[in-house]
Amino acid sequence: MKPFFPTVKAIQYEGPGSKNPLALKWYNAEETIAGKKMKDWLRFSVAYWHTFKGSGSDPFGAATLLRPWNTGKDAMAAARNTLMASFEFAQKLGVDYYCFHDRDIAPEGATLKESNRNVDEIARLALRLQKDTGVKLLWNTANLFSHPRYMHGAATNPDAHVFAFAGAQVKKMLEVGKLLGAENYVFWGGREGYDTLLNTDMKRELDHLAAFLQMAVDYAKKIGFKAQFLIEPKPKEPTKHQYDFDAATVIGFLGAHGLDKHFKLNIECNHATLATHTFEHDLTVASDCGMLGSVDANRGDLLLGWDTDQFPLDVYSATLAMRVIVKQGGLGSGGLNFDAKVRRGSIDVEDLFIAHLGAMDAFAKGLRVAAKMMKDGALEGFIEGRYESYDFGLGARIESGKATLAELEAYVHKHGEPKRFSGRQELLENVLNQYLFG
Ligand code: XLS
Ligand code: NI
Ligand code: NI
Repeated sequence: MKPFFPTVKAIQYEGPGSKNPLALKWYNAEETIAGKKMKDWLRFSVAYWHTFKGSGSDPFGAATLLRPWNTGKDAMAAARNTLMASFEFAQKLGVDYYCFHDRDIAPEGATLKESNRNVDEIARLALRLQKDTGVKLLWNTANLFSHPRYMHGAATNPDAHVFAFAGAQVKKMLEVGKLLGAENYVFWGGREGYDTLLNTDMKRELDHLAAFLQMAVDYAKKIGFKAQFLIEPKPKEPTKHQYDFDAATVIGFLGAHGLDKHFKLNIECNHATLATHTFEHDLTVASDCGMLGSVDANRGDLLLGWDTDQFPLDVYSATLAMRVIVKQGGLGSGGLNFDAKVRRGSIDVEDLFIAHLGAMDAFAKGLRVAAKMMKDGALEGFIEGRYESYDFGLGARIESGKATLAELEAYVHKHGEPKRFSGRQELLENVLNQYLFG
């Protein structure tokens, strides 16, 4: 078998002083940080759709990323080649996981039967390659948004026939996930949302979505597929309003429909920022509820209002994200999936490696800094001190639910005006910079 990346050898860790663009500077897989190997904290994953299927086309121009594995008229031959390229890539990069949609790995056929046959054939090859290489499936999912049948949504489509098609696709992907030992299964509500309320019964659509998710939970149980189910929030794009708006909205929805014990969240940076949150905000909301399951690690652009899915090379943001992840002790069965694409001008296959390496290094550096800050109590000490009035007396009574409004009133009569304390934001920002650059 001829390699697809003949110019790239297995990537090595060379440390921060290295000038080699195809080497790791901060990510040293086997090194232990805060009691765990870096590879076990970070659990990096390559996103099949961007890295192997991304064409670089945009609304103004045609494909620029012409890949050797994606050529030829025989769609199944291209699918097999793409799969083999993906395993060679992950192995050379030194990443243990990958993620895919059904329609990324195998072409859609004329009927559901034909599509399923295509998926099954490629899944069998994937199983063999997983065994040969040790690369594992972080999560799989169904593409319920690209085909025109899903133009009005999938589980929230006004037509039950389309709902059924979506269910059939998910059924097959749960079976494939079980076959390949997927550690998680993701639901991203691709077109679950609306463009105008003039034609939409929002309540009914949300009830349908809940029924759909329940069916998936039931089927996974029936076939013994034990993956962690994840919902990936996104506020807009492709619809004007996506139902899985942000972490808080999804957690509320799951609770209201009795689904919360079956799901966690897959938080994507660029989706959080589209919802006018920071990445670390949505991670914190999910983590505080015990529902942070996995991460789509990417980045948006401050000046662009859509999901640009850039590689997460911003160390500042990666550090704040790792702070949340380290605090909760890791991502469990989840990982950091690079749901990111090279820019359409970055046309060489080496660019794919360089982009991933940079992102791995950004999160590795983030992990190192976050773990060190945590160990020193650099921020945590300050935060704890800030709330210390709740550790005793009146504050402790408030936290335990024993205090009453009358008691609060009596307290103020006795103690008068509260003393004011500085929030010290600039000081803490300086501390963070010192850890990052010191
Ligand atoms: C799109 C989403 C998608 C999901 C998987 O914005 O990020 O790529 O991660 O369906
Ligand atoms: Ni994503
Ligand atoms: Ni996205």
